[in-house]
Amino acid sequence: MPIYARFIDEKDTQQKNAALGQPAHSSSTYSLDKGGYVASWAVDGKIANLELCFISDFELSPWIQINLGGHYIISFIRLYNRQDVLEERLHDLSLLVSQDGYSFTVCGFFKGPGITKQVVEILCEDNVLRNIVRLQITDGLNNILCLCEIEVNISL
Ligand SMILES: [Ca+2]
Repeated sequence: MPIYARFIDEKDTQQKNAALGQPAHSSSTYSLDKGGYVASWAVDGKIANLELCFISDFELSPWIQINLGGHYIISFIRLYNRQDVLEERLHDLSLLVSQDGYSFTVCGFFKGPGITKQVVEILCEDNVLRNIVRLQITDGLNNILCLCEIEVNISL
């Protein structure tokens, strides 16, 4: 199965973002600043600074997932890395999709490490109707997942 990531392509920006404002939850939330950096901040449509980003706690394999509220063929996802420092924390990121929230299929991968303000697109090699998208760091020992925004582009 070919899996790869690529940089933003302006011609794709007219596609529908099915993640915006949808329910999101995560394996954890950054514990040193209670009340902030919650999963919903990754789907609020705001990117400009760290106060608009989701951040997990330190974990082996932190994840965030979004319920799209309907079943769609997922074309690709677009991720916005953090805008300040520690950009290299974005690495070995698996894109998983599901129809039921229990059984997940890997449909894409970003090796990284990320760079500051990087916009990453990951193609979803799947072509099956899905309603849940999960992003999870799947390598390394002491990881923290920070994503300022996640867009899920679907085939219309
Ligand atoms: Ca955001």
